[in-house]
Amino acid sequence: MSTLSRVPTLLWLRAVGVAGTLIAPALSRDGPDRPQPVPRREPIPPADPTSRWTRVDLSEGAAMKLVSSMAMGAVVVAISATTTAATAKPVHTAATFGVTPGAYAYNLTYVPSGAWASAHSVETGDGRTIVTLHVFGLLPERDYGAHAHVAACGPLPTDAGGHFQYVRGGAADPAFANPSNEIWLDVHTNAAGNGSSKAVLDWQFPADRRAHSIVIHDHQTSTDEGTAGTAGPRYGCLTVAF
Ligand SMILES: [Cu+2]
Repeated sequence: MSTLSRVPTLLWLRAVGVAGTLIAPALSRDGPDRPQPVPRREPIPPADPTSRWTRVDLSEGAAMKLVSSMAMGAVVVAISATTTAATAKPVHTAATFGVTPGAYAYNLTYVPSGAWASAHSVETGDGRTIVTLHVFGLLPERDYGAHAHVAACGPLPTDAGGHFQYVRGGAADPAFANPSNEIWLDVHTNAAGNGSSKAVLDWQFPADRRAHSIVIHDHQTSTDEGTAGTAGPRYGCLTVAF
């Protein structure tokens, strides 16, 4: 074969190779209307715009709406994924009772001036929620009750509403008012008035319902029938953006 005739042959072979690379994946599909499985965490848009690839990492209603207009393409997917991830971001709050906006002291005897707290909440990759509470400058060697409540703190102790319950039921019924269904964070303080507690839940907040505060109560939380979940008067409140 002469040099001149080899050149077009090589070019042709190269062209076939490129075309094969482009065509092969299309041929391997069962058909244009059949959505292909999309691996998790790989926002690769499928060729078929009707496929439900938004299920990859987007469970929030808002994200679904955004992505429902598939013509907007991969850029919107990236933004939506970021929006969705925000709900699972770890939350950290540190505040001084009666000083920091959103943190209230309702009884200065039991939540003295200068007392402060920090709270941390994280939703884990395996479906749990872990909440920790640290308190500083409360009365020494004392039990306090503490729970996550449904509303943000306000000037009145009752502003935080009731306890957040994963499965909603009776407020003082042990079947619902228990440390598996609510977020209990009772603390025992040391000689310096500091203490900490941790709650590990086998669930995560539903998309439409979250806790918004942690209330500090007078005494350890009851588990008795009829008074389960109660811990006496509310002495302080920390707004937490769970
Ligand atoms: Cu409470």
